[in-house]
Amino acid sequence: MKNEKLNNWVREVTNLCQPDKIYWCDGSKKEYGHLMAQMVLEGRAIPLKKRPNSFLFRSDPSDVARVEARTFIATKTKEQIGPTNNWVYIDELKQTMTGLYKGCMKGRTMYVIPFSMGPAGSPMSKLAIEITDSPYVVCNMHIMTRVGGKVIDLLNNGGDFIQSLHSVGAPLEKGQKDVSWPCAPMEKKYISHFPDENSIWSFGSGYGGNALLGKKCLALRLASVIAKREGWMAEHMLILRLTSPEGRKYHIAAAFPSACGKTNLAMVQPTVPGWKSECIGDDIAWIKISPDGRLHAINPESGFFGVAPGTSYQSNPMAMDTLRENVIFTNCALTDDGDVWWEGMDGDKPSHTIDWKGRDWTPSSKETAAHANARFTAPASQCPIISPDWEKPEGLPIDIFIFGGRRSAVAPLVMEAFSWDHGVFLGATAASEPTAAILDNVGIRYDPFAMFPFCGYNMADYFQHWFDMGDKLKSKAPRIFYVNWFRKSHDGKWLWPGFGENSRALKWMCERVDGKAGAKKTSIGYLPNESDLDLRGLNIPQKNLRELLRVDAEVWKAEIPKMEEFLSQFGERLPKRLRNQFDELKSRLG
Ligand code: SAT
Ligand code: MN
Repeated sequence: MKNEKLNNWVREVTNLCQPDKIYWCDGSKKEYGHLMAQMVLEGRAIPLKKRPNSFLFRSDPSDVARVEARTFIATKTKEQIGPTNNWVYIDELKQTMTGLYKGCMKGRTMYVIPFSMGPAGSPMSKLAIEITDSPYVVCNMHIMTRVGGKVIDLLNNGGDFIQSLHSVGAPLEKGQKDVSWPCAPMEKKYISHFPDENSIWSFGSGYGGNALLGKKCLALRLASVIAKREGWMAEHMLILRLTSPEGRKYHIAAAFPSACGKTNLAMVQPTVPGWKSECIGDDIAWIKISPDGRLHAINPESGFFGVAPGTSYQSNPMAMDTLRENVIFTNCALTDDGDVWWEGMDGDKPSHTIDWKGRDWTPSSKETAAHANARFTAPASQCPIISPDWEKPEGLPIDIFIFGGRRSAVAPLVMEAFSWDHGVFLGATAASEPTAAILDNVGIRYDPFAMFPFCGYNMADYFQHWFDMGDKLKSKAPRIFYVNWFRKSHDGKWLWPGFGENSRALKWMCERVDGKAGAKKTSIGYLPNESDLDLRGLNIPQKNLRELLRVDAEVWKAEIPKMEEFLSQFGERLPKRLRNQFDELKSRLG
């Protein structure tokens, strides 16, 4: 390569990690095929008879999800990253990790992956390099990001790049046989970020966001810091386009915590008559103010890394059709006829599979056949409803922001914020119940803007950034809504059917934007009256609907001390405007 900074860095990493070989990735189909063939030969990948060019991997049982306790952000002062991140002083973390990286690629090939987050060359995109010793990571990066091609030209022309270094942390001694999923024990895992120098150091895990460094590490944690500095936004949001029967297009960006249905909503099949949906992205949005004064968003990724269990033709037919070929499956079950299976797939349970740990499984087995955080990695371009405009370099104009989480009680089906500031408050106090996407799961937690695990700087400053963006956007700011698809009755049954029916809430939002739909003002926000929702063709018991749209002041009052505790951790740094919103809520509740 003709990029001195890159060559120097690769030399430095080579000296430190001491790989047997170095391989520069070009992102070609041939390269992908070659790496996969090699992993099949080594027994790491299982080709699936039923799905062309698709493979199943089984991870080590200890390496199945993101680990937040092992995720670090290193800065000069702890105040920079605030109370919601794990802080280590830069020099200390570098010293520890340099020790771990020493010789860590012995017996392995080191891959240098040049990639772009966002369409290569778009003014909204970022170039990066991931160095890794995992061929599984290389193949996943091929799908999730744009590897090689134009990126190499840009780098050869001196393009700057973000450095991300990854090792599974399992060197091989001479003659030592490899395991099928090498990784390091928990206490040696580090997923580290150095925002002051735009770099990522990851060690010890081969799974998902711990290892595919373009995703959470770059496109959210580092990008959030860059975005704050440069006046744009890096958000944990899906992007979709809804088109009304009259042909009016609305672009929606929605933030939900991991494993709360972002992929399902991103590919929603509206049940509301006449409305159509297109998918732009399912996980991350980079959003900037365009010359027209509006927010425009791109999806920096080029694939979906979705949760498999629960995905079915009933819950997400478009995802199922995306998964027909060219897919990497991780920790799904293997059927006897050479296909993947997971809990919640359509049809009867198979009478026998090999489970994600490689053991025989039958419906009477005590454990699930697929891991709860089993994943598919699939090219976004294969989604039947991917928008023809999904790679537009200038992005798409956002009309609506949605926040939400998984709450079996308290939060109503849908509401609209009174104002931008109130919307920021709704985002900041979004809470959710546990999912399998993180290993170290806690009970209900506040997950502001679904960014709790992904904000690379002080969350209080991030709240302020949202206020600042609102000040710049003024009347051109998107409208803000809050949803909860996950309400349950006292006997534990879902109150709302979800999935395609969620389009009814989306339609109400679009009509609110156009000033066409009614709402009632409540103490927590504008809620639709039952008659404001288009419920044609939906069979839902009246009492469910009443419950979904009911505001119980007592229940909300009980939330106040928890909110207070959450917000108070930010101390003096918490924006005054957020405090004001909190005080106003309290006085409205009486
Ligand atoms: O971080 S991952 O990409 O592994 C999945 C998630 O938490 O959304
Ligand atoms: Mn996510």
